[in-house]
Amino acid sequence: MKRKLLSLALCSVMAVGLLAGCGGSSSDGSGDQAASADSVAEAEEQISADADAGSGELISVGFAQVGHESDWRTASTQSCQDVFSEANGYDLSFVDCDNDSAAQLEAVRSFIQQGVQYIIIDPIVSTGWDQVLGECSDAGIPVIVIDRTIDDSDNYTAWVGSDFKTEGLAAGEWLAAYAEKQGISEINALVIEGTNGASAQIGRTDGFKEVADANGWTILDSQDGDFTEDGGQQVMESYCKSYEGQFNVVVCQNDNEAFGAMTAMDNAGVTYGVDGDVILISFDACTAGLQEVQKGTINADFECNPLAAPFVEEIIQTLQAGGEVESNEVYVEEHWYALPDAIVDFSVNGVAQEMTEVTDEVIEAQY
Ligand code: GYE
Repeated sequence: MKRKLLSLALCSVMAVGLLAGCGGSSSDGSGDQAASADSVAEAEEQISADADAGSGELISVGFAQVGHESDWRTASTQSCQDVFSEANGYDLSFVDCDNDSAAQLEAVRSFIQQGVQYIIIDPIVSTGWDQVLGECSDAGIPVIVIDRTIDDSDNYTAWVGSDFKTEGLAAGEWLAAYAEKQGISEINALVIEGTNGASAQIGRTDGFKEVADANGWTILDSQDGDFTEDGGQQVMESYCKSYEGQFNVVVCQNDNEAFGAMTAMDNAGVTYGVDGDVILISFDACTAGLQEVQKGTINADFECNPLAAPFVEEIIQTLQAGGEVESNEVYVEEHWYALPDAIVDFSVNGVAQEMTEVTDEVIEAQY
């Protein structure tokens, strides 16, 4: 499968709007974010007008969504429903698979039965896809994968999503620089992972572990919190008992897990955040996550961008027009957030990273 970095095939206003829309410029953010929200709105209107100007027939799309486990997921679903609306020329069949891989395969097969024109899959887990993708391809239905990756087959048209390993590496490299600044020489970390087997869990785990190993840190434990608040709370409750007084870093692989972990630490009398004993790291950077960063309870939050739908629509429109998808691997840009005291210099794979200060304007513009 042909692989390319970044969204070469996508129109620039859409790219700028989407990329900046979830965080704005890396250093300050506010102005660009307002502008980017406008750009997204303009681009969406344009697409809507294009669709309306077409044959008048709705384009049928089936979307097998992971579930409804997190704020990130809610934003992803909302974005797809907004973009693939009837007003925009689409007939969307949406299935919430409730984090059940078997139900997700069933949903894809039901889309084939219905004879939809396009299938969008956000794969709960990264393997087990070869057969059903073959069935889609036999039926002549293009599949666009979003967010999480499929790692045991390349029998799909395109993928749009995040670089999860880079997110994990960024969290690790940030921690190395921040710990040095704070004069912390020993790291004993607890990790609350996302759903086991999801590419988001695999990438974030591998990325952080790579930096931990390189720095000689101890990862005391790493367990599945299923990307939910309840899951995060339960895992943290058990960590607080098993590792009482032994840990100084908690890494949650999404904000909802972090909210649950905070409740568990509050109940156990463990302090965290900028004034606490434990450094709390999170991923996603949804609005509620950034509010915690602003309060100082989460030390740093590594964004994951849920707004893939406008890119997917661009791909579908290209295919509808008989064109070829030039870029079948589209990475969305992401930002790393903290308060000024925790904005430190670090690199990922030799590339210097910029961090974004959390302000009211940044929170306002976030998903
Ligand atoms: O981080 C989490 C969600 O697949 C990137 O899934 C996504 C993850 C996201 O439940 O909040």
